Amino acid sequence: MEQVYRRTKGIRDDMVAGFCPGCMHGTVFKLIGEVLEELGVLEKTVTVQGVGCCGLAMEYVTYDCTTSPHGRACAVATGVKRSNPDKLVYTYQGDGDLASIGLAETMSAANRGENFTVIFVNNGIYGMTGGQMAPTTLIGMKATTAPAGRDPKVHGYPMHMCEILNQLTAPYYLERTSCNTPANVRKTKKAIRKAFQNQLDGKGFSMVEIVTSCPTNWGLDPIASLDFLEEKMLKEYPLGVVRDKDREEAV
Ligand SMILES: Cc1ncc(C[n+]2csc(CCOP(=O)(O)OP(=O)(O)O)c2C)c(N)n1
Repeated sequence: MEQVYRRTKGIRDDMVAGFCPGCMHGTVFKLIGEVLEELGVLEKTVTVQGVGCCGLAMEYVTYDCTTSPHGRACAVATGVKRSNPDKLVYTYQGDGDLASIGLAETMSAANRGENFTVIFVNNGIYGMTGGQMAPTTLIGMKATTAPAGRDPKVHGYPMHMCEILNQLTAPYYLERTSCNTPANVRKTKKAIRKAFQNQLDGKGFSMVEIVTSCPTNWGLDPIASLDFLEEKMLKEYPLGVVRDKDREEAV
């Protein structure tokens, strides 16, 4: 039987998303879909999904979608974009995917200034596999692989991917946002729009890091997770533009 679903905003409306209560992946996907629709590029969009809860949306989007081995989204997106320069290509990756197993691919793509967009969802933990420590896990934060909390002497320090990529010459735009308040949701949408527009204008590599919550693996309810995000996560990962070559060129 032919599958029929609405194609507005790039999200299927005939199924319920499997994200946990309080998870922000759904919010981010809705924003991405809204921006793609507003830019009129839904039909030419290709997303490369990371592995993890971040990759669940491959079931929900109505535009072209592929996945990649864990961490390799930026390598796959490089091939997709170079062979289809007319497409709008974005990766969607969690912190385990982008900053741990895929660190080399992320840094290499950023260093080459690849003309695609990275949406990096930083929830401070490996979500899908049950809460293992990620490079972004906060000091003292408990994880299944750090039951007493992250100890920098044993596990190193939280990694700040926007700031790390800001050491490279090529990246065009790096911004960190969150979805913890309505105002921040709006700012996230604005950042996603800018990152996609940069790609359409051929400006090169853009990344939007979105600090989100993972109530299930943080062991908190959704409301308490918002407090933790505000009080702890945003202290370690301050919001704002880290690099915008548009601004540099304007000076
Ligand atoms: C090569 C490889 N190693 C490990 C896994 C198992 N694995 C699947 S999802 C995942 C964690 C993903 O965490 P993250 O990237 O932070 O995304 P989230 O689930 O939090 O959205 C891991 C380790 C895998 N699929 N492939």
